[in-house]
Amino acid sequence: MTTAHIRTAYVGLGSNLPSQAGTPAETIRAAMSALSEAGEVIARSSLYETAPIGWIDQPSFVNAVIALRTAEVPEALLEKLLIIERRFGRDRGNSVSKGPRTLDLDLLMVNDAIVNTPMLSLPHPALAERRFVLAPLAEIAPEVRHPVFAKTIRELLLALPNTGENKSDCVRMMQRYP
Ligand code: PH2
Ligand code: MG
Ligand code: MG
Repeated sequence: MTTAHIRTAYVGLGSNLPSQAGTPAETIRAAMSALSEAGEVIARSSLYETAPIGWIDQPSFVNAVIALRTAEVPEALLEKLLIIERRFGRDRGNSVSKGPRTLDLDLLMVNDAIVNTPMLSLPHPALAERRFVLAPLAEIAPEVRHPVFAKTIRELLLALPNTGENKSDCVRMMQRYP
């Protein structure tokens, strides 16, 4: 008998519109529970209120990150994330790129996998540039090494310039976990 290959995946969560689960913060908490369908949720970051990046004329976001132990391959995991997004009212057919959304689930890293296909990029290409991802990720995985840049998450966070959209006051811890 073969043993399933267990992976550690990091998933970024974001919301800036209410869903049937409630406010963006309530949506993020409910989505954290729903993610147990995709594996064992082994760590949850605090919730952060963050200034919108990209398209700035939209409500502020709530962002968080979880760690998941899973036997799923990354492509199957991504499929599950998309199904959970849809259940929380995400409509990809009818929305602006980088615009407001009820729930965004981004696959950030899966072990040290490097994947570049039309469907999936791992690690997430913007991971190392975004304080709203690195701050929560550094809470639960400070010593994990980015497989492309070979720096730890803590090092990447410390290397971010404290300017513009990455100014530290654009990312404010709102609910400490648990
Ligand atoms: N997601 C985006 C675009 N801009 N800004 C913040 N603060 N948080 C997000 O999750 C976010 C964003 C597209 O996925
Ligand atoms: Mg996404
Ligand atoms: Mg995103």
